[in-house]
Amino acid sequence: MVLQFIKSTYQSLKDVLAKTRSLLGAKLTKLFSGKIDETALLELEKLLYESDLGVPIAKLLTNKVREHLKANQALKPEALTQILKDEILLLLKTKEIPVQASSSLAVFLIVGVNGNGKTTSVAKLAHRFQSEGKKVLIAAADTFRAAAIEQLEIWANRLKLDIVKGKAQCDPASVVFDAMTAAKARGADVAIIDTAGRLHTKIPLMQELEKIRRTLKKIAPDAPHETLLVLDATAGQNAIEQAKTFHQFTPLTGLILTKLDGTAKGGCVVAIQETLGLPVKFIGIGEGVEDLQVFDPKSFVDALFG
Ligand SMILES: Nc1nc2c(ncn2[C@@H]2O[C@H](COP(=O)(O)OP(=O)(O)OP(=O)(O)O)[C@@H](O)[C@H]2O)c(=O)[nH]1
Ligand SMILES: [Mg+2]
Repeated sequence: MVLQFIKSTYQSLKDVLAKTRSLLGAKLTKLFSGKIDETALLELEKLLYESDLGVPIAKLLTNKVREHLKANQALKPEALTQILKDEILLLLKTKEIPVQASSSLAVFLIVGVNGNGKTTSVAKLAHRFQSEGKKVLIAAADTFRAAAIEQLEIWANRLKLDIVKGKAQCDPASVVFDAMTAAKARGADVAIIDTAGRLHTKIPLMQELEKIRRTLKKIAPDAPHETLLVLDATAGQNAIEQAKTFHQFTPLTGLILTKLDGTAKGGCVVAIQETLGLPVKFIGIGEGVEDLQVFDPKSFVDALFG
């Protein structure tokens, strides 16, 4: 059963990253099969860069291959690819921190800029914990638009989830207060808080997040256990800027990288994690409620290279 799950996780990731692989896997094998001189190494750096691994990581990986070749000219294509895989895995592993969901009431605060996939990720996460037998409560603390509350309500009805909501335009901190009080009173295992999309450059909106955090702490001093920034994998460099500013205003514990199914550049996971020093905890690979996976570096690297 577990093996089957691991297999299907690997398979679906592999399918999602198929676009990247067609860029990376096949081209690497071709490149490594020829004569590997400085021109080929430059080509390697370019290929890695094109997979959105970013300049520093593309350089670092190319240098590793260069070093290995200096020691042994006769390295086979598979061995060279394995060197790249091992290095990427090492980078990802050093940042790996498991999801903190073991507290008696684990509180997840979900933040990010507009349209990144916050509300969908709240539903996916709720579904995930629910399938583990946990009692989940979700909070509609995006009071900015009435439609945002309705969107979460639709998910709550579909998944039969307990939801706490306020009126449109009310203070999101007041919804959070009510939700936390309800979560405690009803013995919830997990509370997941949806927040409004906010541009990281709008200071008052960022300060609002700090108020939400303070309110959470009034009811559960150790909350939030996870503050997850939702990033759109297709946003590239801009995602890194967003994360830096959010992290300044409200300490993040990790990232949810969504829309990985919509990009040909799966390598951005490595660049984002490396640049920000923040672990990618979940990845979104579609619009469905099942399309959220705990980020597993090994499956990810295997899928990236095929
Ligand atoms: N392909 C794909 N689409 C996704 C994924 N996650 C979310 N979406 C879609 O992205 C769009 C925006 O998702 P929302 O969850 O509403 O985003 P949001 O961050 O809550 O948006 P605001 O509340 O307006 O800031 C929706 O059409 C989702 O179905 C994903 O992993 N893959
Ligand atoms: Mg939303």
